[in-house]
Amino acid sequence: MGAKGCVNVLLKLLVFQGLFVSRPQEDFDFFYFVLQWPGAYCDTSRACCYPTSGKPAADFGIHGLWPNYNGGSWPSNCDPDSQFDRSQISDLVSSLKKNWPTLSCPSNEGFNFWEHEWEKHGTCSESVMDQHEYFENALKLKQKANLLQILKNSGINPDDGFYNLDKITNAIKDGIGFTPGIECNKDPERNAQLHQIYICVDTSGTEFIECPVLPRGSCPSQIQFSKF
Ligand code: U2P
Repeated sequence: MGAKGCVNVLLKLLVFQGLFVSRPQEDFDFFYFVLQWPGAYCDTSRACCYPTSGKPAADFGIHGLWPNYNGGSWPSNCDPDSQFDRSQISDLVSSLKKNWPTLSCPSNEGFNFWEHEWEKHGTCSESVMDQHEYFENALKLKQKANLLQILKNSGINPDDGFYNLDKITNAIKDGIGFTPGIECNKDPERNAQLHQIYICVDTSGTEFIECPVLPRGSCPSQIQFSKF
């Protein structure tokens, strides 16, 4: 082979490698997009702390966007070299404070929560989105789901009332087109209350899908929708 042939082969090899190295296949099957009801997070014996910007709106807040496997397990902390970098999401911070508020103690701005979610979960979806896209996609998904409005439209309000679990599930199914997972926790009187809603999302992080596997149910048939 002459010099020209060698260069040709080398070029082909580089292109071939580029195709596979720069676009690795996603190494998870779907996402859980998890929203939490602040009234339930705060109404436990552990209680909560409002963020430094004050009491969040009475709305579902984002907990996280979690890569998952069809078998029900999930990867975590996939890339210690990809640390949370607040400068990459500076344009999203005001929206994150509103839509992804922290409720853990002691009070803080929220960066600890977002850092935890990026490092534990976001780093496992780096094959499809970078840090900015991870947070941006989650914010867009929350807008698209509009869960509180869907529930209110079905007469399900955060008024400390008890509601039928299937009624809640079906209202969300009718609203977004896919069956959600519902997770409960217990208030100090041991009442089961609506705590988190899981919606499944495709590997691009943008489209709702039917869940390959639902989180294990933790709610009885009647659950409280607590005030906040
Ligand atoms: O359920 C307790 C904590 O486990 C993590 N979790 C749970 C289900 C799942 O599919 N994926 C997952 O990561 C969550 O941890 P966190 O992000 O809050 O640290 C969940 O709170």
